[in-house]
Amino acid sequence: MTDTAPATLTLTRPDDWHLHVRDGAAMASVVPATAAQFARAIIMPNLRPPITTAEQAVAYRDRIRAAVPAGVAFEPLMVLYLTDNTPADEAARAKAMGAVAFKLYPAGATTNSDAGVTDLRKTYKVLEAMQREGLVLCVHGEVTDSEVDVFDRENAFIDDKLIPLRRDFPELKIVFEHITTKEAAQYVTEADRFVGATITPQHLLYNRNAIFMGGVRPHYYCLPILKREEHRLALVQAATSGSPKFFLGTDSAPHASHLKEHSSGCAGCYTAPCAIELYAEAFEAAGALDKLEGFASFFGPDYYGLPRNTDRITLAREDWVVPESLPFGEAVIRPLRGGETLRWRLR
Ligand code: OTD
Ligand code: ZN
Ligand code: ZN
Repeated sequence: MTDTAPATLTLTRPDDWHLHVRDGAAMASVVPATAAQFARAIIMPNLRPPITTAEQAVAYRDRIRAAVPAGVAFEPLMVLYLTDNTPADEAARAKAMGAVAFKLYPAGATTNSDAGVTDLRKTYKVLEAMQREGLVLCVHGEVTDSEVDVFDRENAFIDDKLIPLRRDFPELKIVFEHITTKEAAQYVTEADRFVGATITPQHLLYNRNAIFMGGVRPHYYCLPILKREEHRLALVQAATSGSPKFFLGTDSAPHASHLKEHSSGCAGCYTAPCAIELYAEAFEAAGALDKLEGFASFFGPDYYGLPRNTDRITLAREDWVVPESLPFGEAVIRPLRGGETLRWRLR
């Protein structure tokens, strides 16, 4: 494949449909990395405390915009954190300030999700309003029952939560975020046009062996956790299929190195500094570089009803080493693949 690989790859500028940037000094350290690659990104609201109101989302958006380097065009797309107590009219306020979605975190499912939804029925009034307003529901699709095996939580979510939810809200737009299993890929493939899914670079490149390669490797630990090889292959198939239901969402989730390399290490892979390069690697390995632009640049805006970007980016076939460590507020952060060589580089 190396011999026939093109020397450069030009794409319509992509967007990131699932991103964590935190707040304060940490945010200022990571926003430029995403803004260098993507025109827009959906900003996840799992701060402490979470972004639950339109008013908080406006203020958070202003703080993010202030962290974008001068001369760089980057638009944060805001998402509100759904709780048991979100009032139904928050949907209209969210729409009015330009938010694109609400995020469903089953309480306790992932980082900073304690304030999440304990019972979906408590959110039905606001879900009705969202369906009416055409707002998207982004879902972290894992059940939280500690009795359920951590590798089975996504599948259990489909049966126990997603199927009943779609029965009750057939015209609610739902993005099944960061899918990790062949069952989720199949479910989304067979669903109607209201359902889409994002796929992360780590779930396209790695299976669960990566977490245990010669020792515990905390930088490969994220939620939902990496699965078996058969699942990775199904995700690659979905992402490279040309189906507009699957699009790019890095789930880049920065944590200081000392909190990942810890007795109770945080979940999340920091991929923002080399996100599009990682996707290019995954698509190239599948012999499907020609499918990257649809996945990275077209299907996301089409699903969200936003215009496609018009400028372009170029990736060059050029070896480079991802920095082992980068500044992260007062701390440091290790990106996924830190210290390792990548074969594609954004020009
Ligand atoms: N997964 N870490 C985080 C969020 C995601 O589920 C997610 O979206 C985070 O740190 O915010 C993670 O592993
Ligand atoms: Zn999630
Ligand atoms: Zn996330």
